[in-house]
Amino acid sequence: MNELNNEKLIELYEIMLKIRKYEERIGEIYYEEKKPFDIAKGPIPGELHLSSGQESSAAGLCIHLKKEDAVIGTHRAHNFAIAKGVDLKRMTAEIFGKSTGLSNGKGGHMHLFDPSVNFSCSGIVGASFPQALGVGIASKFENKDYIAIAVGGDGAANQGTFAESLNLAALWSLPVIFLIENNGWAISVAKNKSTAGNICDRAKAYGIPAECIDGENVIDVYKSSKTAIDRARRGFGPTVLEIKVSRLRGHFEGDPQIYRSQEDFDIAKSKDPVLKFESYLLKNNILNHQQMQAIAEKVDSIINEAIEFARKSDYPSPNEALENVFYGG
Ligand SMILES: Cc1ncc(C[n+]2csc(CCOP(=O)(O)OP(=O)(O)O)c2C)c(N)n1
Repeated sequence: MNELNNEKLIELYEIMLKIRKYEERIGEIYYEEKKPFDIAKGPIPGELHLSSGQESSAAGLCIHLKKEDAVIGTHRAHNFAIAKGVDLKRMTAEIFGKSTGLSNGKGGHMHLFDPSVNFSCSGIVGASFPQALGVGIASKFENKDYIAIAVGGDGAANQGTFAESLNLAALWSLPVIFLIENNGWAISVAKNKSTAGNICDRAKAYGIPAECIDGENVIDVYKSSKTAIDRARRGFGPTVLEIKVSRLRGHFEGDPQIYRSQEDFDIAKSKDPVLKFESYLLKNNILNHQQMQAIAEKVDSIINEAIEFARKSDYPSPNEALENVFYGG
């Protein structure tokens, strides 16, 4: 069904380009009215964590998913939200804090919830792992074949929730994929200063199959994800996928990144998965420059529409401040 033919490769490219272009635009808008830098000002107040450089992990995995499958993302989750098919207008309105947003403007960019496509994310590092177990348990109880994807960074893999969740997922053979986006950093702390051993090796201790994949090549992510998803769907339990990606921007926007060497930036740029995939598609005559331009224009128009929708929407009224904040019973 999901044969990697030219059509599928182009679909993958379109998703990756959409993520990249969307984040470039959101990244620009973020700085509007923020000079000198004031995090509270502008159309997008608060922190903003962009996923540029991490498009392959989201596109390569989510292209295999069904609407019923759950993706539980991180604080850096625009890539997975877009790849899972979250409504871009309502997502953008949420990022802008507008009342038309996914959570009526109360969640912001780190808390995007779209039950219509089973997507959620959170600013609590390591929270995705146990939440995915819940989905996995529900799937088993209901005797269904939907699965859950828990996304975490390499920093999140050092949280206790990761170890606890691996244990239960293995014990109960849950249909969960633990997808670790290893970008080598947790804020300003390099992975080699915080993380013992290999993340993949931790899975082995629980008898969970694991694969470490180079995220600069989306086709590798596509293939490994397919194997893990088929396993989970057919009742053979969890898999850990560690995807080595590059964080092309700061931890958050406005991060001066004084802790990062030029060499580290240069290596990250040389592994840009979007540029790598463009070269592949051109070299193999799957797309030419003109066709790529047409895809870029299509994507731009979707993004423009979403941004215009968000800009034109109203802020929630102060009267609604306490609405939908607590569970009403
Ligand atoms: C439970 C918890 N502890 C600490 C933080 C503060 N914090 C926010 S992002 C972050 C680093 C996360 O690193 P990683 O998981 O590698 O993800 P990345 O930012 O690299 O995508 C930390 C420590 C938090 N949000 N939640």
